[in-house]
Formats: sequence, C-alpha cells, structure tokens
Amino acid sequence: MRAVIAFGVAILPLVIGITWKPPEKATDFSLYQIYPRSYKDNDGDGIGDLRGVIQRLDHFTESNIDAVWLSPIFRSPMVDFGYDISNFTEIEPIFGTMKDFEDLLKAAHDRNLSVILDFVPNHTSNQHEWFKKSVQGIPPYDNYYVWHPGRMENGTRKPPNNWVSAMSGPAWEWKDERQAYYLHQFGSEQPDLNYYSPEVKREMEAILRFWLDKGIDGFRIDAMKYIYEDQRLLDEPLSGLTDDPNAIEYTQKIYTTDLQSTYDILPTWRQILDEYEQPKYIMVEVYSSTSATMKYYKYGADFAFNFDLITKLTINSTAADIKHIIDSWYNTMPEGSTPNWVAGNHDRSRLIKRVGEPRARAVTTFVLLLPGVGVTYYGEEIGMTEEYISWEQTVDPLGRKSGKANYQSTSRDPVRTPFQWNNSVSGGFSSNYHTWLPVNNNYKTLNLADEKKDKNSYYTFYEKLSKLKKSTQFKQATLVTKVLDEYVFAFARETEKHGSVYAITNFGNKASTVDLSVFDNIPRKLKVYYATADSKVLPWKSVGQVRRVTMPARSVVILTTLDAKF
Ligand SMILES: *[C@@H]1O[C@H](CO)[C@@H](O)[C@H](O)[C@H]1NC(C)=O
Ligand SMILES: *[C@@H]1O[C@H](CO)[C@@H](O)[C@H](O)[C@H]1NC(C)=O
Ligand SMILES: *[C@@H]1O[C@H](CO)[C@@H](O)[C@H](O)[C@H]1NC(C)=O
Ligand SMILES: *[C@@H]1O[C@H](CO)[C@@H](O)[C@H](O)[C@H]1NC(C)=O
Ligand SMILES: *[C@@H]1O[C@H](CO)[C@@H](O)[C@H](O)[C@H]1NC(C)=O
Ligand SMILES: CC(=O)N[C@H]1CO[C@H](CO)[C@@H](O)[C@@H]1O
Ligand SMILES: [Ca+2]
Ligand SMILES: [Ca+2]
Repeated sequence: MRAVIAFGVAILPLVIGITWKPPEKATDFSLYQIYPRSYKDNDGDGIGDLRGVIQRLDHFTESNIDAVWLSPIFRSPMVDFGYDISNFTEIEPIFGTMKDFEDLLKAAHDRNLSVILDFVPNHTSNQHEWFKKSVQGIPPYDNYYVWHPGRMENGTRKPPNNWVSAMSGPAWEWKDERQAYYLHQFGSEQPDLNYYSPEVKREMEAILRFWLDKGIDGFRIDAMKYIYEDQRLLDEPLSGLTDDPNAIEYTQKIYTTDLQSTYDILPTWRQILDEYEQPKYIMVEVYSSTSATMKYYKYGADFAFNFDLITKLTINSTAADIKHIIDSWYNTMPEGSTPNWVAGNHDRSRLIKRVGEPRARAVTTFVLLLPGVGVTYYGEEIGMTEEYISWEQTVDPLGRKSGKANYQSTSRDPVRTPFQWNNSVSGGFSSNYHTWLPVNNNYKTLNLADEKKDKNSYYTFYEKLSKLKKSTQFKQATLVTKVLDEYVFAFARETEKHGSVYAITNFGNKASTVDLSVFDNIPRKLKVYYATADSKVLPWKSVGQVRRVTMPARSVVILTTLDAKF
C-alpha cells in the first residue's frame, strides 16, 4: 500500500507548489457582506433594516469579522432592490434614517469593525431627480445620461446600435418626451450616467466625500467595468454563441466594458479617499478576464473581487484544477497587492448549492485560510442553503423578466432569503410571520443558535477557522500549495518562529491516503486543529504518521505543528 502511494505521488508532476510570502504590510482581514433586506428585521415589517444590523453587531465580533460591507441602503424605488438609486445621499426609509446609519457606524467603530458602503456609479434609478430633469432636457442634466435619436431603417426608428443589456434585451429605451433613446446597461429603470459630462464626475465625487465625511471606511464599487462606453456607438462584434439578439452573450462587449477611460477614473477616486487620515478601502466588482481584472489593482483599487471560486471551481474540480485557480491569482496579481477570496454573493447560487455541504467546507477553508481578504456572504457562516421560491413569491426583476417557465434559472431570490438566527418565528429574523422572501424551511434545525451548541456544525467550523485567520502571526505565514492526489489538494501556511498550519482537502468521492512529507521540513508529529466529522482522524489528538494520512471522501483536515502559536 505504501509503495502504491509513493508511486502515485511520484508520477504527479504538480507536486511542486507555489510559494507566496505575504508582503510586509499585508492587508488580511475578514469582510462580511450584509444584504440588508435579509440580515435582521427590527421593526417587524418583514424586511431587514439598519436597527436590525445594530442589534446583531455582536455576531460579527463573535465570528471574527473585521469589516462589513452593506449592499445599497440608499433611497431607491427598489426595482433592483437598491441597485437602482434615486438619491445617493439619503437612506432608504425601509432601512431607517440617517440617524440610524450614524448610530450603526458609531456602534460598529466602537467594536473595531469597519463599515464599507456600496457605491453604484454606473447608473441611477429612473426616479432620480437628475433623470427626470434630463428627460425634460433641462441643462446641465440634459447631458447627465447617454441619449441618442437612434437610426432610421426603411422608415422605422431603431436603437443606435446592437448593444445588449446585462438584464437581457436592448441596452436602449425610447423616451417620447425627449424623442431619443437612453442607454441602460442594466434594467431599463437603471439609466447609465454619462461620464463624459464633467458635472456627472463632480456629482459622483461629492457623493464619495459625503459618506467619507460621515466616517465610513471605504467603498465597494458596483459594476465597475460598465462605467464608460465608446462614444462612437459602433455595433459590437457578434460572439457567435447565440442567434438571439436579446441574449446577454450575443455580442462581445468591447465597446461597453473595461474601457481605458473606466480604468482612468479610478485614480481620481483613489485620490479623494487618500485625502482622509484613516486608510480607506476601494474594492471593485468586475467579472472579467484575469488580465482585465488585475488591471484595476494598478489603477488604485485595494483589490478587485476574485470570483474564481464561484466561476471556475465546480463540484467536479480536481486537485490540480483547485491548485491552478489558487496559484493563478497569486502569480498574476501585481506585487505587493492584496489577494482576496469570495465564495458567494447576492447574484450567484449559494456555495452549498453549487458543491454540496462537505465540499463547501473545503471552499470555506480556502476563503478563510489563504492569505488576503476573506469574504463571507451573509449566511455562509452557518451553511445556509437555497429555498424553492414559487413563481408567485418571486420578486427579483431578473426572475420576473424570464417568465414562469424559466424564472428558476435566473431568479436571485433563493440566495437572498432571511438569515436564520434561531428556531422560532421566521427563524428569529422578524417578529412577523410574513417576510419579504420566505425563510428557508430548514430553519428549525439550520440556525445560528442551534449551531453554536453543536461541535460539528458549520458555524463551529467557521468560527474556529476565522479565529485562526485573525492571528497576526498567521497573517504573515508563507503559503505553499500542493497536489497530493487526483482530488486531494493541500496547502501550508508556514512561519519560522510561530509554527505552521497544514490544510488538506479531498474533493473526491473516494477516500485517499496521502503523504504530507512533500511539504519541506514538516515535523513527524502534528496536532489536529479541525477534521470533518465522519473522518477517521477525528479521535486523533495528534498525527504521528505524516507519510500516511487518510482523507475520507469530501473531507477537510487541518493540522498544526505542536509549537503553533496562533
Ligand atoms: C437627496 O436628498 C437630500 C436630503 O434629503 C437632498 O438635500 C438632496 O437635494 C437630494 N438630492 C437630489 C439630487 O435629489
Ligand atoms: C482593530 O483592528 C485593527 C485592524 O484589524 C487591529 O490592528 C487592531 O489591533 C484592532 N484593535 C482592537 C482594539 O481590537
Ligand atoms: C429595407 O427594405 C428592403 C426592401 O424591403 C430590404 O431588402 C432590406 O433588407 C431592408 N433593410 C433593413 C436594414 O431592414
Ligand atoms: C460534474 O460531473 C457530472 C458527471 O460527469 C456531470 O453530470 C455534471 O454536469 C458535472 N457538473 C459540473 C458543475 O461540472
Ligand atoms: C429567536 O430570536 C428572536 C429575535 O431575536 C427572539 O425574540 C426569540 O426569543 C428567539 N427565540 C429563541 C427560542 O431563542
Ligand atoms: C454582485 C453584485 O453586486 N451585482 C450587482 C451588479 O450590479 C447590478 C446593477 O447595479 C445589480 O443588479 C447586481 O446585483
Ligand atoms: Ca424592517
Ligand atoms: Ca456606463
């Protein structure tokens, strides 16, 4: 048996791992995404609010979170649940008042918790005063949005070009009153701002200052790559992927995404943030090629969100695939920058839905124990799953637009259900039996209060790993990645003086016995810091045979050196 393993290891060329040393002043913290409608309802109307967040700030402290990012809380008709803003400096009454926000900020800072706001610069709501005035052609607002009379084809008026909206359908909407089309890269209720207008640029800068003056710690920039469009308004080349001119993937987005001017605006925002004494963060949301994404680092983002664990990792990933996903980020990121790991957000299927519970723990291990910023989407810490939502209950515009037959493949509602606090009414989320989206039926057993009492729960596991991440010595530990078997991927976080940690994950459906001595200088004896419940290694207090560690199917084992001080 031993010979077979030795042979198996020997023929794997990928045993050689990357080694990545965190920079001296590494930015390494835990960031939590709050979806405010679904975190905690304080006033009992069935929708989460800012007072609810204040009530539950201790959850962040207990979960070793350093910073929270709030999805939009600004005045909005809520067509896209806050990503359609009608006033950027006002709090949406559903969520509370400015006083509530100020209280939240103070209470968070008292706990050493940073607060990041969502900045949505690409578009406003069609209910914004600017847009109403623009429709009427009142200067300077007439130029705040992108207007075009369209082109005549055989006597029929057509949109200026073939651009498609990210919500599907043409990116242009006709407005009789103005006798012109306006551009909307998202829904038609979300008109794109015209960044070629100097007034628009000034307005947006004033909005950044408004919130920075209140004392917030930075911005997460929404849909960054869509800010500028090419002014020639040329047709985009066809992708060849579909014949449907209304499908998002119909065109190659060369004139509507990642334009050089979009990069160039970032340093002007960076400069504003840098005028403040305390460090302020800029994190940008871009789903683009790795090279286009990396470029945002160079233009002043602290980091661009790394969605590779969502877009590239699947239930079938091999250890080599996983290693490639992880190594590529460290290898292509500009030197001295901040890595980051994301496993879910309010637009994508929940982690557990994508890979199942046992493998989800492996992914959470990557998010929390790889160097850099680890992002937790609310509910991931308790292993929340998706709930079936009927057509009648569906509220997401993406789902509604797809119709009853297809909504299940597009609706984002299932990943936005209320947080499950305990096993009483509405999972402890609200005193109201009726909530804006139904609480997942599994709340009776899957909830924070019960998970705190269960040593094998997702939360207990999460809490343990997040605690490790918080250690200053651990943040400085060098990363080494290895493939140990077809589905067994492992990484080490090594230090010279404070000990080391070894995380071993088996993504496969079969048990596998692996040899950890491929890690240089690994001691003969190690402590078990965490092991999957059904794992045979659970009873071990220590591992004496690093050359033969049996990893059950779909398992995670985390070992530390005996001298580890994290
Ligand atoms: C946004 O709201 C603030 C506070 O109510 C108000 O002073 C401001 O005029 C509004 N801005 C716009 C553009 O409507
Ligand atoms: C507050 O957080 C910062 C950054 O994470 C850390 O350096 C500092 O030690 C913390 N202070 C307290 C009092 O916890
Ligand atoms: C205009 O009409 C002519 C004649 O009906 C037709 O051949 C042509 O394809 C049309 N052009 C466009 C752009 O629809
Ligand atoms: C995983 O593999 C199975 C079996 O080959 C296949 O049916 C499934 O579509 C794959 N899933 C993904 C997400 O690649
Ligand atoms: C669940 O949480 C709600 C809201 O905080 C609280 O009122 C209720 O007493 C809790 N129930 C249990 C059983 O802890
Ligand atoms: C992940 C994320 O924030 N996605 C948002 C991107 O922007 C569009 C339009 O503002 C939203 O609909 C998405 O929810
Ligand atoms: Ca409420
Ligand atoms: Ca735009």
